[in-house]
Amino acid sequence: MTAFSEVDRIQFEGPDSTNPLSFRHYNAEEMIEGKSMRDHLRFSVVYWHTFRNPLSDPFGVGTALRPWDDGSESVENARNRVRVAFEFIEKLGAPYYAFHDRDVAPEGATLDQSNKNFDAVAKVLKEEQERTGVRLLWGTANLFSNARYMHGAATSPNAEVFAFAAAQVKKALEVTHELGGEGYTFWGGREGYQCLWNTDLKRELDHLGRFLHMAVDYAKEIGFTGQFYIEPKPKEPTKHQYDSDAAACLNFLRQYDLLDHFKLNIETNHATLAGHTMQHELEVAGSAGALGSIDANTGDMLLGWDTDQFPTDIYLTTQCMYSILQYGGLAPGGVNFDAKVRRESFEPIDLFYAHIGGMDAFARGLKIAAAMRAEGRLQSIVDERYVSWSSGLGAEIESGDHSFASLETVMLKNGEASANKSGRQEMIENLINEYL
Ligand code: XUL
Ligand code: CO
Repeated sequence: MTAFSEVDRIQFEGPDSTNPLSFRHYNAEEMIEGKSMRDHLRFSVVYWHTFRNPLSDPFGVGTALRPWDDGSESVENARNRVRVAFEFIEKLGAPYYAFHDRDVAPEGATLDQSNKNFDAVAKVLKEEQERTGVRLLWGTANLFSNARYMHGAATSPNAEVFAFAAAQVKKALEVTHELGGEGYTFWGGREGYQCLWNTDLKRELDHLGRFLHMAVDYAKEIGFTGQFYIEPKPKEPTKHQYDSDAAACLNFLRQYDLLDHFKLNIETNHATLAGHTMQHELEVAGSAGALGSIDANTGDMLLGWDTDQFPTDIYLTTQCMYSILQYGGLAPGGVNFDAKVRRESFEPIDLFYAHIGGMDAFARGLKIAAAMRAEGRLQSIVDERYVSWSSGLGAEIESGDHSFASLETVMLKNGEASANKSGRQEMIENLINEYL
């Protein structure tokens, strides 16, 4: 079956191309800082939005036209859908994809039936991975859609719901491992609260810590060595989610002794819901040595929820790629398009336009960030700003050679701190614009 017969493999045609089904900037083979664009960006297509989202909203039904999909929850439909998904990913030239268990295979009436459905579809996923060379960036379990998870999964007040979630993650880990997945993500879909009056917050956090330790233990048991990620998001669907932002996740991981086993998967729209920029979240994760992967998308400046739009803003992608390069790259993570086409962009071809735009925006961000680093003007401004720490008193403090008492002695002698220098924010912003 071919679902996209009118589309050939998307080619790099350069910045002058007027072909909307071509890349103008993403040239997989092009070398940047000694590494190909393919290896820097490690683009990934998400199964849930691209192949399962009907494009409904709270006021209306789905609008998506997906002629290959018979709309049923049958295993046969799920298996056909896999072949279409891989046709799309292969033609797009993305090296990776990511899924939830319930995106790829229908949930059955019992856990056992769900596991069997998952296995039946995983067989086709494996065949298609082998046929196309497309790989699994990460797998995850959907612990939020089914009504049993109404109060959370690992943080549910119902111990049997915790147990069900554990069984579901066990299976998702096995399948991810079987498919050679390079990572496994936890996004706490409903791990949070709606109301504090009925919530034992400490107990719920303890349970979440225990749950993640069980995942680490089980991965060890089956020989899964992929990277574990936590994906911060502050709210939606719950009023407050425990993994609210990068700093909260790092604190949680540290408190429950999980920091050696997890990195963060940072998502732009989640950052902005938390009242941060993507750049802030990347810097918080990166500075803690925990920048793992990104869910690339963007929100709408005027809307207060998770709109999951494709990223097209070069300023944003430049900020992302500058931080990512500064922290040594994403591998084994990647740039995972957790983004959906608008409800009004309901035709299959829109899936191509959306991903091409996102890939080109990130390729430009990469080229710009690399140029900024090669020139080093920004870096030298930052270095200069901290120059007082590079020798003398600053270097002594950094090496631990001082105390409050010794610093008091220095300042009693000097009488006043040396003069401050300008932060030069406007000059720096002008400098960044030179590269865009
Ligand atoms: C939800 C979200 C999820 C995770 C995977 O906002 O981002 O799709 O990426 O569960
Ligand atoms: Co996400």
